[in-house]
Amino acid sequence: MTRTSIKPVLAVLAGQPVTPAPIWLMRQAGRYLPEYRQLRAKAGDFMTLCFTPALAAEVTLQPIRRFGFDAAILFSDILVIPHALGQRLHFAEGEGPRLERFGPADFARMDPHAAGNALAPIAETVARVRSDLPAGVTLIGFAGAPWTVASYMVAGGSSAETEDLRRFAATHPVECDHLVDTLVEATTAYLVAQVRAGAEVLQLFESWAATIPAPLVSRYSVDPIRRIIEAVRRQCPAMPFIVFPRGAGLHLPLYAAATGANAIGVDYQTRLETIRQHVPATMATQGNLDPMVLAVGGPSQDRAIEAILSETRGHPHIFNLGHGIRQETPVEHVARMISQIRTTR
Ligand code: 1CP
Repeated sequence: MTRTSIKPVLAVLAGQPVTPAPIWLMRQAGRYLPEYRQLRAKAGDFMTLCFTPALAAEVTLQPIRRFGFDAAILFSDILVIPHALGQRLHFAEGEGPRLERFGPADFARMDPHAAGNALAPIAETVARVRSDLPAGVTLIGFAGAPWTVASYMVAGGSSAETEDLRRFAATHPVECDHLVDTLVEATTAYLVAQVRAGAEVLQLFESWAATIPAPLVSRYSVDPIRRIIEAVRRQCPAMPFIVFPRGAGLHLPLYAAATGANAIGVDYQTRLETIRQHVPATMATQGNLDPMVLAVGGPSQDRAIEAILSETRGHPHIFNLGHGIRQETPVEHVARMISQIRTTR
């Protein structure tokens, strides 16, 4: 179909192919943008940025003003949930997240209902952004999926192979189930608050899907994601969800079939054609462009974009990267990508 009154992102999530494909980028608000770096320096630290609605709303809107994307994604982080549950978080300059050291007993004491008030400023950011958004632009709320968030909580920071969480799951299975249940409950409440404040679509990031031991994929990822989606929809009927299980490989069709997602996010290691064969015709796909290609630019960027446009022609697809935009990406490459997508028929 061509563009009509329904917002293009929402049309795709309802299963309709839209030309030109709607586009937004993971991490579209961030350090590749000079205006972001300026505001970030003014705020002082990342957490202040996340918890000050006027600043977070401004950062969310920066890429919309500059590029005219079809969706804005709330500016926040997946790690505000552990912070709100009492495990304090800070971002050391240039080093990534650092969480307070917690053990099994600390996780057992966490109260999923305790998160609500602490996250109120983020709902306010959502409301501010929604009221300032141009017509046709969709507001995406988000959260991390339980396995991914738990990997940071158990390790106290980033870990490439989620070793600490895999050890915790093997040595303390009961406590691990409990931690995942706590995150399902807290995440559900957090997402419902985002919807009530104005989020129109929700994305769940399972950024470390590649590290989940195969026998645990259902128990610690597919099932918790399905429970979150079902619980949100009990309070917010028919809420559209994008599920992005980065690196899930051969498990991707399981996420597509068993979570209740409207769209499946596709990383850059997976062929869109292959995924298409394993998902229902009305299920949308999103992503797949290698962020390195956008950072490098030039003819290889043009060709990679053309390949995705031709692979997805006639199918519901949201144009995006296969992971977050790289910090060194020149803004001109982003502008060029958008004009190519919007002029290709
Ligand atoms: O110094 C800075 O400015 C911090 C960089 C930064 C930014 C811009 C971090 C720290 N978080 C964010 C914002 C952010 N994080 C958004 C905002 C909206 C947008 O996309 O524009 C979103 C959706 C996230 C989600 C997020 N945070 C994920 C899932 C997506 C992914 O990248 O896989 C993860 C894993 C995080 C944790 C996190 N937060 C920040 C960093 C550097 C990291 C990753 C650390 C690691 O690699 O383990």
